[in-house]
Amino acid sequence: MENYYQPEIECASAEQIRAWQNERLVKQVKHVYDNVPYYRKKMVEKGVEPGDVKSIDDLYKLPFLTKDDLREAYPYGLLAKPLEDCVRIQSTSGTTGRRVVAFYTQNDIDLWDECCARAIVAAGGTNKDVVHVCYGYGLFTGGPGLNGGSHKVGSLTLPMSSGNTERQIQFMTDLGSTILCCTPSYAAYLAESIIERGLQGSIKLKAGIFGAEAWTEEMRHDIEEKLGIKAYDIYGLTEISGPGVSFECSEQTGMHINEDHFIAEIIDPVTEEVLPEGSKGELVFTSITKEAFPLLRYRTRDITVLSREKCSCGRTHVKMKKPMGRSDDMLIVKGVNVFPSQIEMVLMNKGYPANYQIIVDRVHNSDTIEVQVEMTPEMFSDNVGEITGREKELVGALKAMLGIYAKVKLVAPKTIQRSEGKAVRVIDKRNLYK
Ligand code: DLL
Repeated sequence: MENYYQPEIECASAEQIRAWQNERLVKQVKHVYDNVPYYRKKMVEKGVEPGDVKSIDDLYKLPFLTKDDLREAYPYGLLAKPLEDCVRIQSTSGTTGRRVVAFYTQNDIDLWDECCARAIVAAGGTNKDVVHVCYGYGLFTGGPGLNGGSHKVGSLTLPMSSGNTERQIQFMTDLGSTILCCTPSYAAYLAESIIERGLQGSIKLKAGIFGAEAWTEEMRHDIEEKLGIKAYDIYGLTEISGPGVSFECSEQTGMHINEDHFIAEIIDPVTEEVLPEGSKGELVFTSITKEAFPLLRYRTRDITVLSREKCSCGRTHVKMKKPMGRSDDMLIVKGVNVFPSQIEMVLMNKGYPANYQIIVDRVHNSDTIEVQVEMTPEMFSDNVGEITGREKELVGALKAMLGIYAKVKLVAPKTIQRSEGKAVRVIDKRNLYK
């Protein structure tokens, strides 16, 4: 198979994209109304009938769906196809409450693979590449998604799954992996491990496709420099299919949303009002081609900005900025909104590695926040006086970014647990007292 790239779709005119969206949305609303009693009830309660949605201008009339709806309707309540037409389920990690289970027909899998193939091609992938997938395989969508995309491109696919760093590095060097797919935090760990073993010269990586968690530009530069690659962002969520809902191109200034499959809106998370292009708010998706699990106006909780500025790569699909985190990742400490990504930005700018943990607690009815940061081995060999000086400097930089005092504790290299999947950055002990 030759380069899997679809300029007739990815570089289509705005009118063409709109025409596809209008036609598919109308069909999808009818499909959902006819086959998903749970959503039909929501439409009836809002006084909306399928005939009221004639184009994407009418999208605002439809009710939203949230993760709570998915939990309430678990497991089959939002299924729009008979089970005999479904060939797969995937599921979220479900740290709180019930898991979310998404269903796929064979068509749904094909479309998902296609979206991931576009992402691999946008990162420079061809059938000559060796694609090393160390996202987890199984219920998590990361492994299966990139695996399917890589097959479509015709690349040699290494289905490594997560973990066993020693084996990852061995296959990477022996088989000459050229494209690495994993979470950015695991990429940072792999980079650290490769450097420690002095194997930088033995790897052939040229690009990385990293997503599934929020990461900063600072972290991107750090990984790019350490691995000698270009690091591309990829976004997605189980509810809407998995990775590949959007992906970065060579411009690396945001991720193109596959608009022939998904309609994106930005809303004010509090008032639920739809915001104009360029506004920061919560991302909402409507799947217009999925058959088995077609969610309409699903609130992702991810905070981002959409932009239709012309892209130098030629793709015309709308771009979303790197999500700065989820609205439910946002910590409120002493009444101030704090995003872990703001803290990461400060740490990386000051030359610390991407290994940190944020501990929030409540002492005598007052919130406290402590940032534990690993030092590099060079910093660690400084004398104690210098370490205290470093801590003070970080306290000042964090205060300037967050507007509140955060205690800083510098810890020895390798003390903070490494993640093989999504990193756990925040420990909020206040939740224990609820
Ligand atoms: O994380 C799908 C995925 C796998 C995306 C591999 C990219 C690569 P979930 O486990 O359902 O699915 O988690 C979805 O992860 O709502 C975001 O909050 C976050 N997320 C995903 N990609 C990014 C990204 C997968 N590139 C949730 N930047 C989403 C920031 C991301 N956050």
